Amino acid sequence: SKIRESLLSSLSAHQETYVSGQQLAEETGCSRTAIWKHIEELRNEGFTIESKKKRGYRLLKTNDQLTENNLLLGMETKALGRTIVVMDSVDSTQKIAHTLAQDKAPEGTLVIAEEQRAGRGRMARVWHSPKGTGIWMSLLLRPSLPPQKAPQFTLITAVAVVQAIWDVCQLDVEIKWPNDLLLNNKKITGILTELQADSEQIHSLIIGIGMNVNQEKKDFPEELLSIATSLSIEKGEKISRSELVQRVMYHLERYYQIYLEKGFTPIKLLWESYAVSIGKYITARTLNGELTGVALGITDDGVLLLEDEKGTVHSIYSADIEISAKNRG
Ligand code: BTX
Repeated sequence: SKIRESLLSSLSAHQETYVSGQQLAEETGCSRTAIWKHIEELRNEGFTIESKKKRGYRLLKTNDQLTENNLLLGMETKALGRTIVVMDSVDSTQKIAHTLAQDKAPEGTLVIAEEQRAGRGRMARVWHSPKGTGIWMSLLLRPSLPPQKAPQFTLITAVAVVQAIWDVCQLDVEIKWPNDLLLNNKKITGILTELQADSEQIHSLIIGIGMNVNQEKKDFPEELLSIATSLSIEKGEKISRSELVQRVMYHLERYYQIYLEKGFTPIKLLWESYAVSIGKYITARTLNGELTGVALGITDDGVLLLEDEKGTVHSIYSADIEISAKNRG
């Protein structure tokens, strides 16, 4: 409700110091009894609000439950992440976003869940999404563009996520084409861009983002331990998921705007500056077989260019790449 939103923003404006019930009542325009009731409700939702006689209430920063209030408070965007659907346990947030897209949900709608029972990666792979630890979310966009442009959104998203992680954790993430983000050579985030379109036009674009945030080593299954990590493992402390979501939305909205106004080139430059594979010797596994050579860069459409030993340049639309130990020169 409106009152709760303004109560939360009053409390957080005085964060970690006490505010009197009287002052809160004035700032939100309701009675002290009403304030008291709303505070009780917020506590039930998981906010930690201390109260002291004669001094009032104070909100502690400890809460990191993914609730609509938590996510909206501090969201600096106009459209992205302004409509939020928070769920506890789902098969896949992608599935839900696809349904909402058909039900005419507005651009910027964000579906986020504490847990996915069947989170998915590319080509029917599984994305491990244990409860309460990571960010499992799907964002709905509706750009008026032809479907061939969709892969660029994976790259735009990657740039936004790299910058969000820097803002919140000061950790340097690298991008591995097309959709992996790596920290110390281990996967920290995966991006899955899906679309509903006809041959000419995208109807909706659903960008799935899976970020490993507060998992500990024991939360990863055996087979992922050597290839995956979480922000808190690398940083050595718990990280606020809601702040991360807010920063991802902030940067994504910014770059989406830049992309619509100026095209892909400015984003491509940023992307290449964060990419690990460019200029390296790589092996690309595609559906049609394996190619080995030097990754030259990406095209304006986000296609990877690979030069093989004979000097032939191949355009790679979809593959898994491995950066080989063997490097040129
Ligand atoms: P991908 O196909 O590039 O990567 C999937 C592979 O990554 C798996 O086969 C496994 O080896 C590895 N993997 C699985 N889970 C994890 C994890 N938690 N951390 C690191 N590595 C892992 C990448 O696909 C795209 C993933 C998108 C996930 C988001 S979450 C929100 C949205 N909903 C949904 O179902 N998918 C997206």
